[in-house]
Amino acid sequence: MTKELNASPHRRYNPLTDSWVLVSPHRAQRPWQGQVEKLPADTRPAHDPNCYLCAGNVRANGAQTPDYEDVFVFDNDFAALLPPLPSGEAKGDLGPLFIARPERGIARVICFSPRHDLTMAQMETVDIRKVVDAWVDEYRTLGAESFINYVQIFENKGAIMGCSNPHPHGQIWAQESVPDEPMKKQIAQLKYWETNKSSLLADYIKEELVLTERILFENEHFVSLVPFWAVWPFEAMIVPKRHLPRITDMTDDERNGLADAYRRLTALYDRLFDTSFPYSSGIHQAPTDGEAHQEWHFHFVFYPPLLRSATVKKFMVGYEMLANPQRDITPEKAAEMLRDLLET
Ligand code: H2U
Repeated sequence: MTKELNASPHRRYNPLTDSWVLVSPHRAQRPWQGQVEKLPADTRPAHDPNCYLCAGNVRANGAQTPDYEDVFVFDNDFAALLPPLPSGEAKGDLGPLFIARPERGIARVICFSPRHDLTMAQMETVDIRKVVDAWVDEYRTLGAESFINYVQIFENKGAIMGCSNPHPHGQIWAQESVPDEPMKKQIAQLKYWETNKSSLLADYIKEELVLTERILFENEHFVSLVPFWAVWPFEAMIVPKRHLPRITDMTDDERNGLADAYRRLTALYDRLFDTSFPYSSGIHQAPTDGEAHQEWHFHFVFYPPLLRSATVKKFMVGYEMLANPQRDITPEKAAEMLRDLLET
């Protein structure tokens, strides 16, 4: 089916975000004479006395990081969002063409390990499981705050992604409104749920598991795949097989399954270009506004920037900025390249 599709330029529809990507398979062979990124030297010690996130160190604002042993979560010292101010809220709209709304929130930093020299790909599954537990706890406690309606959990990895510190860590931004990306997915999933009385992603992965060409791997509870509508060259998802609106719905065994899938996907990425693979990843899931949100099917998305080597990344510029995202290498080819590197 996709073989015919891939014979010529075509557009693919993302039913989760109601958006399109232009696929130009014939361009994959074009010569490259553009920018080559420098590889960061990766000779990190297990503990760096100058790292703000290492155990027992003093952070940039003078706060003391405890001698943590597993996962450590703290309020971001330079938070992009702030809890309700006792002095009241900032003013709102300045006019119909000058719309501005106060936004309250909480920003947290999560250190995945005290080991400065590790990445999620190099961590043991049992240790990633502790990160999963922390994500679940944070989603639950932050979401229980009356002014928090959405909790965005994410990891931004690699200097090429603008990550400020190589210590393995992620962030959590919890806020009053549902941001644009999850809101698009909410609208699409709700429409699908009302029309089909089933979860969009449950139906989607069921079909993908039959087709197999975009599947990377699966375990008992999760499927990892390059989605049909992937924008980034090696974009991938981790989707629970069961219809779970939020991460707090996972069983103990499913949490282990998620930790296993996270490790396997990130380790696969590292093998692709023999480098510590950069990416932004995160969970999209039900808002914490007190509603059931049965339409939601939580999932992880991975957006890695690399295109053809450890040093050549994809630029989202030109046509992408002005019109639509575009890709040359097909999602099927990307999946095949990754699958070829699966652990035996
Ligand atoms: P990034 O590397 O993805 O930017 O994340 C690091 C975060 O850690 C960043 O949001 C916070 C920064 O504000 N941080 C602290 O809260 N305290 C520090 O001492 C250093 C960094």
